[in-house]
Parts: sequence; C-alpha cells; structure tokens
Amino acid sequence: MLLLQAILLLLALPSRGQDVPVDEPGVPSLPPKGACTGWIAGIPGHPGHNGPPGRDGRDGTPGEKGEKGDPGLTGPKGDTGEIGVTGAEGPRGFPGNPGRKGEPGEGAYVHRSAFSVGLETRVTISNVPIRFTKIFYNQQNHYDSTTGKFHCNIPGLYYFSYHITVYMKDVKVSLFKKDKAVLFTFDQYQDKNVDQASGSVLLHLEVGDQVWLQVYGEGEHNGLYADNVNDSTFTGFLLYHDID
Ligand SMILES: *[C@@H]1O[C@H](CO)[C@@H](O)[C@H](O)[C@H]1NC(C)=O
Ligand SMILES: [Ca+2]
Ligand SMILES: [Ca+2]
Repeated sequence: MLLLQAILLLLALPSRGQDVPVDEPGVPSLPPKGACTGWIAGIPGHPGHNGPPGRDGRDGTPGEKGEKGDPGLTGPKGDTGEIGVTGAEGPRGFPGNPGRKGEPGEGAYVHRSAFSVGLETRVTISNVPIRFTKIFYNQQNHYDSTTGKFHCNIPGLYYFSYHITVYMKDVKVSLFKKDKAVLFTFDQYQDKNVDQASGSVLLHLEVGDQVWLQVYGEGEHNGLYADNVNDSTFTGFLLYHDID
C-alpha cells in the first residue's frame, strides 16, 4: 500500500511542475504558450526508480491484554502422604449368628466302660474277691468274671453299686479298691427272712486300678445268696473320664 502511494506521488509531481515553472540549472524551462504554435507534446517519460526504503518506524503502543488461555494438562500423581493418626475405637458390634452344630466327638467309644453282673451261686469263702458270673453287661470286658475284679482302663470318676440278697447268715461285705476296703455294708440275717444289703459309691480311678467286692471280718458273714428269682448284683460304670 505504501509502495502504491509512493508511485502515485511521483506521477503527480511533474504536473505541479508545469503550473509553477522553476528556474533551476539543468532543467530546461518550457517555452511560453503562444510563442510556439507548432508545439507538439512529447512522449511521457518513464516512471522513476523506487527510492530506498525508509527508516524503521517507532515501536507501536502495547496491545490490549489477551484473553485467558485454556487450563493446562493435569500433572503427574503426587507421592503417597504419611500415615495418619490412629482413630478412636469404634462401638461394639452386634452379636454374630450362632455357629453350626459341631461334629460328634471322636472319643465316644474309647471312653465307654461299664459292667453289670450277678451271683449264680452262694458265696462260701470269706476274704477273697466275690466272683459274679452272671453277666448282664460287660461289653468292654473291663470286668473279669474269672477273678471278680473290675480293671480300670480309662482314668476318671466311676460309680459302683451292689445289691446283695441276704439269706441264712449275716452279710458283711466291702468294696475294695487297690487292695483296700473303701466301703462297708452289714446286714443281720433274721430267721425265715430274706434281706438285702446294698451300697454305692463314686471313686476316682487311674488306669490299672482294680475294684471288687469281698466278704470281710472274722466269722460267718457270708450270707450272700442268689437263685433264679433272687439276684445279688454288682454294677459299675464310668461317669466322667479325665480330660488330659
Ligand atoms: C426268692 O424269692 C421268691 C419270690 O420271688 C421266694 O418265693 C423265694 O423263697 C426266695 N428264695 C429264698 C431262698 O427265700
Ligand atoms: Ca437284716
Ligand atoms: Ca427282709
């Protein structure tokens, strides 16, 4: 645009020179009009060359502040912070549901020990174990019918009882544990009568302990009796086994 204005200015300069002739050396003045009627206009000259570029202009005033730019991209994730202070203990929770029923215990069989036996004949000998040979129950064979003794195989608390029919003679009977009488029963026989002598006890036994009945004392106190319809019995069983 500036270049085009410069060209137009150069083209306009000669016409002004025609209106105001200036006498300058080297520039021929035009002849006055009318003096030369035969004057013919010459061929227009060529446009002059472009002048040298002008000096740089002064710096313009700063423009208005631009609009705020778009937010930048999200930066990388920061480092993990330090562990905070432990909080206060929470309130107690509700009780849980009842658990499932447990499996049957494994020791049901090994902790069984029981016997129940009876007399089959009169007892004639004192101070020896009474042999009960009528077997009501002796599944574990912890009672030995050949000796009349119970053998402890499972340590624990045992219950023993006896019910003796008394006939013809008095009865003094005791329950022995490890060669020592621990329970005594006495019944006096009355003529033409049948009596019963009985006793029961709880004893703690260790493995190997033996328990039996025996007529004790001096004299004839062996009136223990049994027949088909009058029994004399001896019973024992494990109540609680010891827990290791
Ligand atoms: C045994 O008991 C019966 C009753 O059941 C009786 O008749 C009998 O006389 C008793 N035995 C003895 C020796 O008394
Ligand atoms: Ca009596
Ligand atoms: Ca009686």
